[in-house]
Formats: sequence, structure tokens, C-alpha cells
Amino acid sequence: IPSDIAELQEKFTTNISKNQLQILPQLVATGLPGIEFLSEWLQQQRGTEPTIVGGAVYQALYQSELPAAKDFLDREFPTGIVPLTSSVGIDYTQLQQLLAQRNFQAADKLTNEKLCELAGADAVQRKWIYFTEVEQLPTIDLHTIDALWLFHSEGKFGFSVQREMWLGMSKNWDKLWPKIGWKEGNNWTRYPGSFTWDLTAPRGHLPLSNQLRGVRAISSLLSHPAWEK
Ligand code: UYC
Repeated sequence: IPSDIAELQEKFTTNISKNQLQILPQLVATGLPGIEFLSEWLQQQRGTEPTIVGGAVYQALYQSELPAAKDFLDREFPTGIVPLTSSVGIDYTQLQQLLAQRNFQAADKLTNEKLCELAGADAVQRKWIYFTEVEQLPTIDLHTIDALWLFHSEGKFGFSVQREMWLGMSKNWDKLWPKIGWKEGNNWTRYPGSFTWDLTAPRGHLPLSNQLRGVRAISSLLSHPAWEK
């Protein structure tokens, strides 16, 4: 292993996540040695809580064209690094796949469908969730959905991110909308074409909640006991 690669690996192992995210593209650029190192690193994280860096490493391997990366993920992390737990038997494999593929628009649509599925037959038929149904949503499933968004977006997307921003603005929706890119001046961002379906989006941009029927549903979602520490 050339010494510059060794140095990158050494730096990556220091575990300061800001540096790790910075070095990641350079490690990937070294080709097979970088991929093998990152595979081994990710393997060692197994059994620990998912992290932003873990998500970024998974994503780097997922996007790599080297067969070694694909083989490793298929063998060791076929459904990603977030445990796809559900308390009601819902399968989140497809949501994980769409997020890994960076198909944020399809993932957003599927997220809304999953929330309806969790809320029950009425919501599935209606295709949107009523605010009184939101508080009944199972915490485990909300955690899974949120973790999938969070760890596939370098920590940018997810309900928990939106909640943190909302609380930081004293629950003032008029301040939140422009911050997360849902409104600009007096204009609501138009669905779907005007939303940003990639990581250049502002923090908290996704997943979307349609505001056509008012703020009660999102208010209830961001107040769910799931987000209390
Ligand atoms: N849409 O404007 N939205 C739809 C958003 C509003 C509207 C879907 C988000 C404002 C109509 C999603 C924003 C508004 C439909 C979102 C936004 C409006 C629709 C698909 C910024 C007009 C057609 C899922 C807050 C001024 C469907 C779904 C319908 C769809 C998301 C109009 C995900 C975040 C107030 C007419 N909009 N939505 O819910 O229900 O249908 O008629 O929020």
C-alpha cells in the first residue's frame, strides 16, 4: 500500500467525523485499496448504532463501480446499515433501496405511503393521514423511517431534523418554511417540480408533508413521543 493511501487510512481511523467525511472521496479515489479499507471499516461498525459516517461509507461503496464493493454489500449489508425494524410487520426494504439509489423523489412518495399504511386502512384509502391518526403511529417504525432518511443523507433529511429545526424556531411555521425550502416569500414551493430532489437541498427539506390541509398533521408528527429522548 503506497504511503499516501496509508496516511489517508490512518487519518480516517482517527474517528473525527468531520475529517472522515472529508477524506472519504479521496479514499474512494484510490480504487481497490480504498474500497477494501472502507469495507473492513464498515464491517467493524456492525452491531453498533448507525452513524452519519457509516451511512456515507455505505453510500460510497454502493455507488462504487468496483465489483468488490457491490459483492461486499450484497454479502454483508444487503438491506443497508439501518436495522429495518417494524412493530407491525411493515417491510422497509424498498424505502432503503430507493434512498441508497438516491431516488429521493420516489423515496418521499413511498414514505407518505408507509405513513398511511401505519395509520390504517382509512388512511391508505384516503392517501393522506389525518392528524388524530398521527399520534397512534408506532415509535419503532417512525424511528426506522427517520433513521433511513438521516443516514442516507449525511444527516440532512428526516423528521427528527425537521423537528429539531422547528423547536429551534420556537415552533414558528412561518420561519420554518423558508428555511427548509418549502416557501419563498409568499410562494409555496410547487410539488413536485420545484422541490430539490438531491443533497443540494436545504437541511430539513425532505421528507415532504403536503400543507394543503393545514399544519395539524405535521405538527402532530413533529410532536410525536418518538422524538423525545
Ligand atoms: N406541496 O406546496 N399539493 C402534494 C407540498 C401546499 C397541492 C403532494 C409541500 C400548498 C395540491 C406533496 C408544499 C398548496 C396537490 C406535496 C407544497 C398545495 C398537492 C403529493 C410546501 C397550494 C395535489 C402527495 C408547503 C397553495 C394533490 C399529496 C391534492 C400535492 C407537498 C397544493 C408531497 C411540502 C398550501 C393541489 N403536495 N400544497 O399529498 O391533494 O397529494 O389535491 O402545501
